[in-house]
Order: sequence, then structure tokens, then C-alpha cells
Amino acid sequence: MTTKPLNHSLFRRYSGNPILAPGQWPYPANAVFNPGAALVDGETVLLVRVEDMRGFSHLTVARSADGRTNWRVDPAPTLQPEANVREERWGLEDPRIVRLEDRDDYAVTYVSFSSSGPLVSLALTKDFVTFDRIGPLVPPEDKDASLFPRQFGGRYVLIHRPIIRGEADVWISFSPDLRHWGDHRVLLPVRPGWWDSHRVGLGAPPIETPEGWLLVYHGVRMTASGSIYRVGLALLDLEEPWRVRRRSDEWVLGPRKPYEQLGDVPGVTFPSGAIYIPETDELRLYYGIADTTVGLATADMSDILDYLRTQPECS
Ligand code: BMA
Repeated sequence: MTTKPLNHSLFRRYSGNPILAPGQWPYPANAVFNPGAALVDGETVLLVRVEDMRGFSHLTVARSADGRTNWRVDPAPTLQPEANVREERWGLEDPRIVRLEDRDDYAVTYVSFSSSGPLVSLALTKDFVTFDRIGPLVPPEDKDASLFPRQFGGRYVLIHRPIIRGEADVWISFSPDLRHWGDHRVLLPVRPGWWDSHRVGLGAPPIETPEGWLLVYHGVRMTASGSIYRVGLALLDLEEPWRVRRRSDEWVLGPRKPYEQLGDVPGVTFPSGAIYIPETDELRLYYGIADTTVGLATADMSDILDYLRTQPECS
């Protein structure tokens, strides 16, 4: 008997996609995409990357009671590049958000674009109104980073994606204090020949499940007409998250709908935020569409874990 191929039915796109688009913005914007996501006092907060009409990005908060509709967007940019800070000269991009369990803070890891390339910076916030900017964590070129919500063996853990000779694997690093990072290791490498052969990078921050940390990642393949950005899954060990337990052979979401081919970079589905609702077992995945709008796809966590159990063990 063959296993039921669940992968392409795991995630269901929300019928109202895209949920956020530049036309809804309270001020001129070229694109609104790749948001970080958090549940704050029961309300969904998306910290959205907004590309202005110069081509530089900043981050702006959009809030919704149900995470789908009636978004209230801050009337002006929420987090902007700091004036005269070289590391942020060309903007702020692609935030990921986790709530740190050992302190009453949300950690926002975002890409600051320096003239030497992209790097990862950290800001802490309690309310998404005021932010304490900790600054760069790792030098360029590096992006697609998130902390884990808790420490392991007294160390904070960062997933990130350095770019080395044009190719990019996902790495994991450790810190006693959120400032000094070391013990760097490759976590998830590209797979030559596969759909994720060119680059892989973190999608949403790691999500704790009874079976391990769920990683939703993006994988890139180069084609004659450009890159295709698709979504894959991996499961990391619960206590030793530097060990990958399972990795999906196949992608579970990729550009298919006409709106996913429409925008500045057609053919991009770029997951960046997720919210898990234990009461309904629903995983809400927020993803950038074609570097222009924001989409939502949902899945049952139990289906995801069932599916991952059918996928190859890694170590
Ligand atoms: C990546 C990042 C993302 C972007 C994606 C597709 O390298 O720059 O911000 O969404 O490419 O263009």
C-alpha cells in the first residue's frame, strides 16, 4: 500500500488572499510582504516589510482580531532604519518574531541592509509600539534569522542563513547573552538537484510541537526563467535542536495561483510568520507573495506531524 500523498493538500490557501496589498496601505507603498507574525493579547500582529517608492524597506505593524480580515495598519512606518547607522543604510527587511520565555519580550530578528550586504539585527519589544534596538548579531552576508523562544543549556540559539559563494545553507549558532555568537554549525544544507538545490533559508520561526521543533523553510531552485521559491518542512530534536530529525522530500506549498505569479518577483512564496492555535490545532502560515503582497495558508498541525512521520529520518 502506498502512503497517501498528503503534501500538496496539507496547506489550504485562504480564499481572501492576498490578505494585505499595497493599495490598502495608509501611505504610498510599492510592496507589502514577508511579514513576521505574533499573537499579542489575543490579537494577530503582523510586522510587515514595506518597500517604499525608492526601493528601500521599513517595517509596519498591521493588526487583526481574527488574523484574516479587518487589518488596522499603523498610519506611518513603525520601525525605520536609524539615521546615520551604516548597517541599516539600505533598509530593514523580512522580520521574524518569537516571544522569549525567559523575559517579557518579543524578539524581532530582521535583515538590516548595509552597503556591504544584508546582515541580521535584533530588536526587543513588549507592545510593537516601542522597540529596544540591540543591533547587529552577525555580519554580512546573512539573513532569514530567528531566535528560539527558549534557551538550551543556558544558551540562546539562532537560526540564520549566511551566503557563501552565492549559495546558502541554513546555520545554527549559540550565545550566552544574545550578543556574542559562536559554535556555528550547518543545520539544513541545500540538496543539489532537488527543488531546494540553490538556496535554503528559514521561513517562520521554529514552532514547538510534542515531536520536535517544526521548521517551515524556503527552498530555491534556479530555472531558465528565474528562481522558484517554495516551502518545505523539517523537524528538529526538541532538546537538541541542532539535530534535524526529519525533512520533507517534497515542497508543501509553492507558487500555483495566478496571484502568486503577479508582482515584482513572480513565482515567490516566502513564508516568514506563523501562529499556532492549540485549541483548533490550526497553524496559520503568513507568506510573502511575489515580493508584493501577503498571503495566508492554514494547516492542521496533526496533519503536518502525520506527514512528517512519513518522511525520511535524518540522523
Ligand atoms: C530573498 C529575500 C526575500 C525575497 C526573496 C525573493 O533573497 O531577499 O526578501 O522575498 O529573495 O525575491
